[in-house]
Amino acid sequence: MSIERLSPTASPDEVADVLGRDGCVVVERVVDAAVLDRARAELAPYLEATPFGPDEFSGRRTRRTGGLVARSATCRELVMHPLVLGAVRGVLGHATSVQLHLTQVIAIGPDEPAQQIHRDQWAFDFFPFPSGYEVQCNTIWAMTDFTERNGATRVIPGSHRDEDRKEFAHEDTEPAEMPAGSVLFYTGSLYHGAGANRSTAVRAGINITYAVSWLRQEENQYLSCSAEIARELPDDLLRLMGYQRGAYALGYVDDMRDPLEALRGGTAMGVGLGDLDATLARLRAR
Ligand SMILES: O=C(O)CCC(=O)C(=O)O
Ligand SMILES: [Fe+2]
Repeated sequence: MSIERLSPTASPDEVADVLGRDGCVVVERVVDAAVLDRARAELAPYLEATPFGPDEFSGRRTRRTGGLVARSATCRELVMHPLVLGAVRGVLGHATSVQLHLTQVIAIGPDEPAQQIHRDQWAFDFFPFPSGYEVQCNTIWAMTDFTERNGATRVIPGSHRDEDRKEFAHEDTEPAEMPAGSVLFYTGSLYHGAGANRSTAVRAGINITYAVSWLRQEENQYLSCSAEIARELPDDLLRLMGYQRGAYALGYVDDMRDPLEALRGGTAMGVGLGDLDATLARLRAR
């Protein structure tokens, strides 16, 4: 099975449909490469200051720079991109709400070997989610062109339906080659890994991932972005970062205050997103 490629005019539903079928899809040239250059310029001091990874999985010749919401206005636009949010909501629509899970530039240096093939949802302590029950939906925005030679992400289309903790060989994988400005979408259940960088240049991508809002976020959004910066951000972005109750009660503040209200210094209780009675009725009707 080869990687399906869509044009930037694809609808969020089309992207979500392919994700349901294959677990991954490339949408080419979603934004102009200049947008990614702008993000790179905003992040330059942080990218330069980031050390190499401490282990093989993170990559000893790879720099991972996070906190992108706080550090880059352009990355906020990527986080909130309508095609991405629509597709994510399509894949994770069984949950009451979704949240931002992590933001990270992954810059893979020359001579980095291939990363171990894995499922990103193993981060949830290897909980064996039922096949077909997606809890995570991910993007990698190509900052540079992604090529077989420079370490394009290796994916196994269709593997989102495979058994858990499976082992794959390099020959089972395909490189998600794409020009800068394109996006690789993949579910948390898809087996994949960063490719080996056999070129002389850095391969850079922006990994922005989303999850159902009843799971713990991989990147702590409340501490990665200070309250001072958060107070300047728009409500819809803040809600996605977690300033909103997940389901009925997850994440309320003290006397059941709404988290966004608490950030802004207000006292309103707000209401949980999932009306408990309505949710139970919906589930019983299934
Ligand atoms: O950078 C990539 O191509 C993928 C990295 C990855 O899958 C990960 O670190 O979990
Ligand atoms: Fe991964």
